[in-house]
Amino acid sequence: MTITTTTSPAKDPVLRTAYQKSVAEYWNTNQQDPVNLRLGEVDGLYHHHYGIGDYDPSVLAGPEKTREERITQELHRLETAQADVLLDHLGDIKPGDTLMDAGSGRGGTSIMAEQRFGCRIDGVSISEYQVGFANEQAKLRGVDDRVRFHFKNMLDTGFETGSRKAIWTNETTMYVDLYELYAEFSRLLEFGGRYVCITGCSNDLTGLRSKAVSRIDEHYTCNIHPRSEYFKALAANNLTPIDVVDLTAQTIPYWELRAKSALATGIEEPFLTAYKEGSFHYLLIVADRV
Ligand code: GPP
Ligand code: MG
Repeated sequence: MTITTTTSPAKDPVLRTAYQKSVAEYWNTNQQDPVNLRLGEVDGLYHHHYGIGDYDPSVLAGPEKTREERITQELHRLETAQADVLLDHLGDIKPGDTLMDAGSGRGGTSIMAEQRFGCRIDGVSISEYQVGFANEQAKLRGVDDRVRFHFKNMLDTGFETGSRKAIWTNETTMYVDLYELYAEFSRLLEFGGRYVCITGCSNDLTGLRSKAVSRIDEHYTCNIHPRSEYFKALAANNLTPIDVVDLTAQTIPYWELRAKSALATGIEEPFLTAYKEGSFHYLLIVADRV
């Protein structure tokens, strides 16, 4: 079956600014990142987000020889659990619906969405490497008729107005201006369509960026937004929150386990410090297009 998506040319080139070019460059050249590839190899779902839930302490207690393998599998299980929680909040999705994964990385969350809903999903990324990798995964799984990844800017996708039943961002909003982003999502969502976001955000109550949050920004070339910014930008674009869940306590075990893994990248301590001192939250936000 051939399914076509109506796409008008985006208004601007995919990479508009020097900043966007540097972000694309980061994800195009950071290809051999063992923490993401080794976890993805566990079952072929390649994620670019963190995990939630308690880890099984027996992974640390078992035989030394297979310890790393057990930790890798456990970290992957927690990352997949995070994506499941995101998908749980998309609402009643039917096979005939079309969704968008904004900042789709290597495609893990989109592939899981197809498994769950059997619907059409378009992922967009400004990394041509990631788009190629993710399309390859969809092909390997035989779902490339329903799951497609595009080299597109989520601020200006060119997809048809009102064409989306739901859109999500899984840890990608720290790369863009939220007002521009939600203007585009508001255009793409049908009336009553749903937006789900999982993000790390800074805490307005503790003031401006803490040192630990600045270190996370520096590590990933991103700009973590304050919590308040999300709600202002949603409200400014006819996106009305229906659910907000603070996942901070649930993500701390993931970072504690990751800090013990040979795959640790050095960013574990800033995450643990930021979460524990209260300068940073891991938040799920669900909003309806009204
Ligand atoms: C994880 O990607 C997410 C980001 C880089 C965006 C920043 C997220 C925040 C919540 C601040 P990844 O899986 O590629 O990271 P890593 O390689 O460290 O696992
Ligand atoms: Mg990762």
